[in-house]
Amino acid sequence: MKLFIKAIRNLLGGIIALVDVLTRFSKKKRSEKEQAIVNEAAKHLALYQFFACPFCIKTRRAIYKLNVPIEKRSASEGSKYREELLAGGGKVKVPCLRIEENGQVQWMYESSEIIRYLEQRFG
Ligand SMILES: N[C@@H](CCC(=O)N[C@@H](CS)C(=O)NCC(=O)O)C(=O)O
Repeated sequence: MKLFIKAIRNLLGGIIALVDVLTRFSKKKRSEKEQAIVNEAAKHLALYQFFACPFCIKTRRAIYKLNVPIEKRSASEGSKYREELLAGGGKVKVPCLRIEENGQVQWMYESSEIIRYLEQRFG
């Protein structure tokens, strides 16, 4: 039964992910110089996520729209990023944004908080 629910959840997540890709907004446009600054800043960010999680899809959609090339790290079972997330952030919950700033690392959970942070910084 548990496996069946998991399969249905993954199927629905896959459909949502497909619809997401097909209906994406256009990306934010910047001058070459401005985009280079954003690209550099994005090197210090990483999104821990599951491909078919609706909260992750919502967050990836916002990232796409803001045109920030943030590395996506799959925290699926058995992955090294799952271990990293647990060790660094304290729990396996996605999405989680890893923010490295001035030698300090912050683990930001909650899709709404992540999107608000990214919009304030790159919007
Ligand atoms: N309120 C959270 C919900 C995140 C959430 O429930 N994520 C699920 C995946 S869709 C998760 O990480 N579940 C694992 C767990 O809770 O242990 C958000 O908006 O980010």
